[in-house]
Amino acid sequence: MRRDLQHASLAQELNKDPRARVVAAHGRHDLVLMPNGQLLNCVTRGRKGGIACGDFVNATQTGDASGVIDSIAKRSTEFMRSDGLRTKVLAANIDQVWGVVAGTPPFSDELVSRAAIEAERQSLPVTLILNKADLKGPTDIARQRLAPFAKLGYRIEEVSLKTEPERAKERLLPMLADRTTLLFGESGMGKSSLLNLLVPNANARTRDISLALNSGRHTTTDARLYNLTDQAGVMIDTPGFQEFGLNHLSAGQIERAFAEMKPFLGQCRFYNCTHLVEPGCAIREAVTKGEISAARYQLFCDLTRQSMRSAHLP
Ligand SMILES: Nc1nc2c(ncn2[C@@H]2O[C@H](COP(=O)(O)OP(=O)(O)OP(=O)(O)O)[C@@H](O)[C@H]2O)c(=O)[nH]1
Ligand SMILES: [Mg+2]
Ligand SMILES: [Zn+2]
Repeated sequence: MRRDLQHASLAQELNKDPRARVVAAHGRHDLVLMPNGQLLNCVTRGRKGGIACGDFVNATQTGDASGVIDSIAKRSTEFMRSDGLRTKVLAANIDQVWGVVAGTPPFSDELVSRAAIEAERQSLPVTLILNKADLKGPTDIARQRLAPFAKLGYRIEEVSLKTEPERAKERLLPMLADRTTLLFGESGMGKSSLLNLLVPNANARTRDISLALNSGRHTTTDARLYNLTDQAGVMIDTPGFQEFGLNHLSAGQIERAFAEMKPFLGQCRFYNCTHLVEPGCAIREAVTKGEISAARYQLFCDLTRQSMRSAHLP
């Protein structure tokens, strides 16, 4: 069978969604997976940029492997990060967020918190995959460090992608069915191991994508969409970031994203309390009593101050 036809039948079988979808967005060129399984290198009619990985689009084929994006469907969700004045939609139309963490190298609480806050902003469920469970000591410590996240309602799944890949696959795959899952993780946690397990030809597909876009540029800095190999469902891989700015969040959004603060909201002396310095603040009292973690409160303060600074920018 010709390879493109093979792709087509695979896509039809796995991709029940008949809409064309952006696999990789590069500004000037975007790679679109057509309902027939073909990948087209597309330009956008009119509006430049503003297209994100995961966008559903209407596209018209104009050549062998090229096309034009005519319109973009309204997004159900947008997963964003913003550093300084730059805000970027990493991925669109996602249903849940997965973070890969490990005991070694130790994961960053703050990065996990930040990505989870962006998920909370849109009420997206968060699952943390604690990988490298075969390394007992570091995993014990990581488990303790994850306890506050478990308490916040995030699902934690322990796996060893290296020593028990099939077991991990059996457990994780059903959680990905018929959904679009955004994957994040710091370098060394096992994100590639997970992706390669769930999308066995992910590496080859990444090469295809780079070739189709005819660019060595941006290869590691952009999000990539993959259809799962064994069932319907989509995984969007994001680059391993070291920073995750949240300047786009308003003070209210930040407050709501900290689930542990909820019981205390409305109990401060001042109705417009920022929970940073005011006397009679119920949140600060809860921190003092250990009912809210000091590290999480510190992050809350950092985000709130950053948000206030951004709000004052011209
Ligand atoms: N012990 C152990 N090592 C693992 C496991 N999973 C992955 N590793 C190792 O951890 C290292 C990082 O794994 P990757 O899958 O490349 O991690 P990544 O998150 O993609 O990292 P970058 O590509 O560098 O961002 C590799 O040396 C893997 O072999 C595991 O379950 N147990
Ligand atoms: Mg990797
Ligand atoms: Zn307060």
